[in-house]
Amino acid sequence: MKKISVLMVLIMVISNATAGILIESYSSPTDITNLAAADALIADINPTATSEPDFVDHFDNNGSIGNFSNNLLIPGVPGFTDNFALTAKCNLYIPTTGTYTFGTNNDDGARLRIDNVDVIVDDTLHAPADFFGAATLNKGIHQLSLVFFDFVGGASIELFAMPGTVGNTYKLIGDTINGGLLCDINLLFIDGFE
Ligand SMILES: [Ca+2]
Ligand SMILES: [Ca+2]
Ligand SMILES: [Ca+2]
Repeated sequence: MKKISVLMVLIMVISNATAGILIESYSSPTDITNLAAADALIADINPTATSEPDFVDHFDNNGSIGNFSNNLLIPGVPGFTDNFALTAKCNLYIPTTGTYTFGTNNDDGARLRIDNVDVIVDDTLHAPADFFGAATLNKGIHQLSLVFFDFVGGASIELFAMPGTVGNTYKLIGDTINGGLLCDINLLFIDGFE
């Protein structure tokens, strides 16, 4: 009976027409060359643009397409393509307690936190590259927060994960149709929910 009730809650959330990952982008009049500058910008201004896609697989229509080919346009682009920050937030459902490996492909830097703990920190300027981090998570819902920034040149960001510690079967987080983990800003924390 417990499993049925959990499934019903998940179906209710998934069927929400606005379900997705909350993405907010922030255009800066000054250089954004590291995570501290991105954090300061995010704290200082309202988002320039927002969207709620199913997954994070974005670029500026100029940079690399990375590992996945959905290549959604970063919200706000082409209004700005340099010196901006972007956040992605959703509530991540972990179906089985264990270690999960998380990955980003980004140009320039990015930081992934789960339950406010750093999992990936890349505070550098570079062409698109993969970065990985592992976390051991209990079955249930966890708060996922991604910060990404672009200084100059191309801009792209992807967010993916797989169960375990190594392998090449990464799926985009939120891309549940293709086997990715469920992550949705509308997935609610419920006391006792697991
Ligand atoms: Ca891509
Ligand atoms: Ca750029
Ligand atoms: Ca760049």
